[in-house]
Amino acid sequence: MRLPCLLLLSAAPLAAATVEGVITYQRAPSAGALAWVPGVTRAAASAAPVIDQKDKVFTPAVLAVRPGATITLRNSDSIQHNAYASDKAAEVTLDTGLNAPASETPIKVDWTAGKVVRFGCKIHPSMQVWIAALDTDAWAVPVAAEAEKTVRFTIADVPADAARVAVWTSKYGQVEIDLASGTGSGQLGPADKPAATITATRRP
Ligand SMILES: [Cu+2]
Repeated sequence: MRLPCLLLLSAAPLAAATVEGVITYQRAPSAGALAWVPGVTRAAASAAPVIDQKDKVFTPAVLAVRPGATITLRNSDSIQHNAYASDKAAEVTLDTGLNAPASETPIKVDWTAGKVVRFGCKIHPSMQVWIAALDTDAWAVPVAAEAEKTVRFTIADVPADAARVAVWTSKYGQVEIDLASGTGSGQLGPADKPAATITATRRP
């Protein structure tokens, strides 16, 4: 009987790959940054997303969810906080009002996929967090590397033929890098005076 074997083969998914990238800034690194591979759906449901307000800091500092998802905003401090956004480009205006200590407030992410929206706290102007609506489960927040102006990201478990990776920064804009050949590069900021260069590689 050969048929069962054929069925198994045809149902086998493409081997997963990993996209690794390096962002090298010319000046100060961007406070907010996010990298993603578009259009990846993972079977495992992720945990309910939470942003914590603790010690006058939003944690995590950058979070991505599917459009339509609801994030739980938790206040773990003993003082009031707030979260608001006023982003004309993304058409997002939102204000949670005052968030009492030890409270939880829902934030509905009902804006267009691909938009990253900054939220602040009206009580503490130094507080900020970026929330992205993404049509993918494959994303990562770049983290500081060994060199001062270098950050790295790793997006695991993407399709073996993943052909693009997008990189967004709060300070220098956004770029999409072509990975069709397995490796690619891009830059942020003006073409004649880039604020950052990016290299990315897809590994089996
Ligand atoms: Cu606050």
